[in-house]
Amino acid sequence: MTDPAPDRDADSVVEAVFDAVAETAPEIRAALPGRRVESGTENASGESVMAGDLYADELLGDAITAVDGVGSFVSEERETAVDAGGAVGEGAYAVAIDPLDGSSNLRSNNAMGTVVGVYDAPLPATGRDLVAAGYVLYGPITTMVVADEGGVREEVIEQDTDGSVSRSVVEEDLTLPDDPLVYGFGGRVPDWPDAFTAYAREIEDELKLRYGGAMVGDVNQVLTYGGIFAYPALVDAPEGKLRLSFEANPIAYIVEAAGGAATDGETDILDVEPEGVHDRVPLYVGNEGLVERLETALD
Ligand code: P6P
Repeated sequence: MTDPAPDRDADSVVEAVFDAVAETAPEIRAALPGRRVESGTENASGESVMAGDLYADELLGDAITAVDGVGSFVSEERETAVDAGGAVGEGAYAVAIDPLDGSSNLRSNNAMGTVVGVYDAPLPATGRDLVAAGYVLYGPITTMVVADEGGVREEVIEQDTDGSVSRSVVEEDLTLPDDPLVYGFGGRVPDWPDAFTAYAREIEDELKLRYGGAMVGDVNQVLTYGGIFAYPALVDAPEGKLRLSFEANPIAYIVEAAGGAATDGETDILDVEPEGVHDRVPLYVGNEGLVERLETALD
């Protein structure tokens, strides 16, 4: 009787998941021009869904659930998890994605992307259960940032003339620059609690505004130049806008791995205990000093 095949270790599953994500990126990018319209449906968060969201979700769902070692697939665009076989937390992993973050930018032809979190526990889970996280950024070029226990790297994703997809690491051990340069804050001044407005006024005098309406693009600016991104708690929506499982946790994991910090205003994002998979959370993420000043300002 041979021993059962050992569970795939986290590294090999993570590598296979990001291979699958990279493989779909050129196909998603090529399909976007024809999918700039609203689908006429809403997602679990009550947001209108673009045709591009549904296409990316379908392609990524098929690719990720086919990866050996993925036990479940959870998407911002789907009410419930897709069972991919394998016991999550006992050798299999749960992969949570925002298939096309910032898809409203399709109309204005601005950056958007795909956010990925690989959890070693069934969702809802805290960010401490992440073993890796990353995002694809559909900008002038297609890049993918991947963070795992080895650190943070940036890759360029290209499709060769024979249709094969290549991943080229262009930045190893990516870390936030010490001297922050940019900021981007979601919402509008009337929506912000006074304490955040006071903080924002200080930051506006110190840093340059870089806000493009897609978290992945704005966070990529922070990773590149140093600074802070926030979609804050709002007066009428204290939970903010971004989803913990699909957006805040993966981004917090990446930025903390790059030497930064991420908070919901009081608690490290990775320690926030969700009740549901689609929970929203305020997100403040970037250079540690700027995040600490924010927490003091909101205190
Ligand atoms: P607003 C995109 O819809 C998203 O979820 C994030 O990617 C982005 O940071 C935020 O919402 C933009 O929101 O209110 O500026 O359109």
